[in-house]
Amino acid sequence: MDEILGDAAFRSRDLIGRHYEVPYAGATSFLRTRYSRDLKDIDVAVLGVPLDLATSNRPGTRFGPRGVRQASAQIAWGPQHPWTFDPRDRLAIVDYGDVLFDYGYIDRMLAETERMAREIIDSGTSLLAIGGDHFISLPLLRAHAKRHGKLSLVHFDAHSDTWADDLYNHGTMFYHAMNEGLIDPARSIQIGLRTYNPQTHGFTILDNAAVIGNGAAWVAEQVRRVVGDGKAYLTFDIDCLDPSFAPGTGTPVCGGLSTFQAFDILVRLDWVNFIGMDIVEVAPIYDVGEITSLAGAAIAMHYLSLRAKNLPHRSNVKIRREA
Ligand SMILES: [Mn+2]
Repeated sequence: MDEILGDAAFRSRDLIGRHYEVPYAGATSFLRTRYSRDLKDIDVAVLGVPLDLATSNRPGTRFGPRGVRQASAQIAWGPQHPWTFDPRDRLAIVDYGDVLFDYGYIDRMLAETERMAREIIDSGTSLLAIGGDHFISLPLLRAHAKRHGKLSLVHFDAHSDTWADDLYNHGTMFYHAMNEGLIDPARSIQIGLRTYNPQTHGFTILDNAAVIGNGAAWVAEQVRRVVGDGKAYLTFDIDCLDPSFAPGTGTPVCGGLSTFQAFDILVRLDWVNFIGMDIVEVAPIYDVGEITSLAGAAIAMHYLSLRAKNLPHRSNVKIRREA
């Protein structure tokens, strides 16, 4: 599209394709996609989950969805290296807005996040969620498992988040997800961990030394071995990255992956049958120069490129609708 259309976040009528906007101005949605709750003909809906009430350390991820949306304007101009296409030319993507809940009623957050996720998933649209602390993965997995059955988890993180505890927080939700039968540890893999948890619960763990020592191709091979061609959910905690690359997060752990090392793994996972994704734990208040929010946006865009890789280019197909 050659036409310049400001504020495409609410003015665009194109479901496929993109408008050019200067990165520093205009309304910010995720990748300048249009805000809409109409899911007809939509491939992917982006949902913000602004929660930081389940954190064990620094709060601030309630600003994550806003931070990632704003940073995404910097990469909304076209394909993301090394991809040679823009996922928005192949997928119809909308920004669905944020889950709404009162911070005084955290129990309602669980129900409301699951309800909105199911609203999207049950329409046949896939979900890309922006957190929020990592606890949001629990209601999101509940929604996905209801439609897709027990899932493989492909989990990038510094932490296992499988602590065996009755508590519900951002360090225990995958233990509960496992016990609820939402994910199968035997078909799940955790990448980049560098905090010791003696209980693996049967998850395959590639700790950070193994990931960096053996390289991206080896990691991708391990994912293929463990996950196979079953349905998988991708959850990416930004603290998988080293704090020098992602300072804007609540529980940073030194000695992590570089942004490139994470990208290099992600782009090799194009054969995985991902049915949904979340990018979590971005806390813009601790960020420097937006690098953490930008990394979060870029990781989400890599995921969209993975989904779009084998789809035809559809930018010449204009689907118009009334505003
Ligand atoms: Mn973590």
